[in-house]
Amino acid sequence: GANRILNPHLRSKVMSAHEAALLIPSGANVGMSGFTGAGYPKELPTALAKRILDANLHGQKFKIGVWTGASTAPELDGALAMVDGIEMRLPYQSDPTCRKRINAGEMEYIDVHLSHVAQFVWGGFLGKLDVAVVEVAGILEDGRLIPSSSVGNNKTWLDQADKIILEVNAWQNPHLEGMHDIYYGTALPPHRKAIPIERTEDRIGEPYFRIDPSKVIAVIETNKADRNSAFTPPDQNSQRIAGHILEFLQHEVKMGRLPKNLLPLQSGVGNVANAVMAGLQDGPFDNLTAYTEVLQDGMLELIKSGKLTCASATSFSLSPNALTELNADLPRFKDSIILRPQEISNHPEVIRRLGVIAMNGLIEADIYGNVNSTHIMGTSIMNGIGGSGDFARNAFISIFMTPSSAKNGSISCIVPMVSHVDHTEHDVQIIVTEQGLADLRGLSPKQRAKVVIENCAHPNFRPALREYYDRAQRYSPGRHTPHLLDEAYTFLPNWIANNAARAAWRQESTVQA
Ligand code: 0RQ
Repeated sequence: GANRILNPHLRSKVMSAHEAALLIPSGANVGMSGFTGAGYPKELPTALAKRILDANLHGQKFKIGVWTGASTAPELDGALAMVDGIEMRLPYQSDPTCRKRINAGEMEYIDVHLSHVAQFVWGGFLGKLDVAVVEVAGILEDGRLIPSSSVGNNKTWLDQADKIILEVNAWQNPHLEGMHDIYYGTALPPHRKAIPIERTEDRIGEPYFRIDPSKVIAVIETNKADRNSAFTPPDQNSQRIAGHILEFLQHEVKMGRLPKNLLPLQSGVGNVANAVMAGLQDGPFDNLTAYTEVLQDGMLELIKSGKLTCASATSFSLSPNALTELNADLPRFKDSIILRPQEISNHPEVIRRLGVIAMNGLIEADIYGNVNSTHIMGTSIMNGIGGSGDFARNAFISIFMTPSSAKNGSISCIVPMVSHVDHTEHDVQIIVTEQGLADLRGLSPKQRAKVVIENCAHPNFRPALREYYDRAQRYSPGRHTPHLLDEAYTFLPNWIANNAARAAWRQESTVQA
């Protein structure tokens, strides 16, 4: 990768990851690149984890703050969490070791809307950013940087940090150059100007990051692949959910509420989201566009078949196969893919103006349409809100999707009252499960409860939810959003337990008889 570092001054800063790790002190806040397994530093975090382990073995505490774009990889979050080296993590993670430490109370975590991170840092709300550690695809002669397979918060890290460590990854495709649109027109209020994106394909910035070369304290060379997870082929539930969404979109076109080529699509991560994209492949819509965070396999397929003409995102999130295909043919996609900073890919102003159709996953939804995307049983974090809040509130249509039950059918994802709220009833327009779709637009709380229970809940839990809602209507002190607050969280588990006990008793009595 010798010819990837064309600037002589930065060339002189090349050193090993081990040497670079010595330049980060305990207590530092470190802004790392990385978004859904793409474009994260591959060398420095593991070298730093070794240094931390070493310090711990000598009885010294060594912890840093880790700020990123979104989730990263085992070599970053996993390695640092393993040695208990993270004091504070933000804004999104999906690493099992990280999650375990956070839920054990050993690591602090702040769950921030992805579009808010940059402005929180500019505003100084998160404290000082000491070091930026950013993967790039190359360095130009004049010191500007060719971004990597994700943009995330890198522009902000490079601007705001006192010191910069660069990882130049020769594995990244050189044809990435020109794909990015880095916008330098953002400011804090009262100096803000309109962000001039009026259509998905509008480019408003430049293809490179600017930096102050005197801040660069180390450059590390590497040649390592991004972490990519394979998608499981869409299962029956995902296909049904996708089917309901496609039928709904067709209906909206027929009613004249959506144009024939729909509006820019946003889709969250995961297998259900991917199944919806696969469904669009066989669907009747052409000339689609996407204004989204992550570009998954399904979207790439749509671009290849010509169904989707332009996708704007902040990161790739591809399976190994899709990535190989993309890399083999990258120049072909240059006109149809734009990677932007996450404060732009997720900007409420742009999402509202374009009229994005947002589709995101959920953990549980309640009968009135409140959605929990982040917490198991109200207290343990799963991943984080990610961009789902940026999109849901500002979308033209906000859709949330989930299988109706989790853990082999033992838990209902439709509940009387969510145990944690990420998206309020005001931000949720459509809820979809494999059972069906609830269109909550224009419905009062009591009207919503009926369609959520009848259209979305699993038949095994529908009777219990009906019973709760019925009793709530009779005994709730207020009748606008009827609830039995002392039962809201225990009703379903009790009902399931009693039901199981009833079934066991029935079976026992049959055996005895
Ligand atoms: O765990 O695999 O251990 O069984 O939660 O659930 O059904 O596989 O769905 O992968 O789409 O994830 C909300 C977490 C859904 C995701 C969430 C368990 C379930 C399983 C995952 P197991 P599924 P998904 C743009 C948008 C927030 C960020 C976001 C998410 C695991 O969509 O992180 O939207 N969203 N970003 O078994 C107990 C329940 C459960 C439950 C599911 N009710 N009780 N466990 N699970 N429901 C992208 C970015 O922002 C980067």
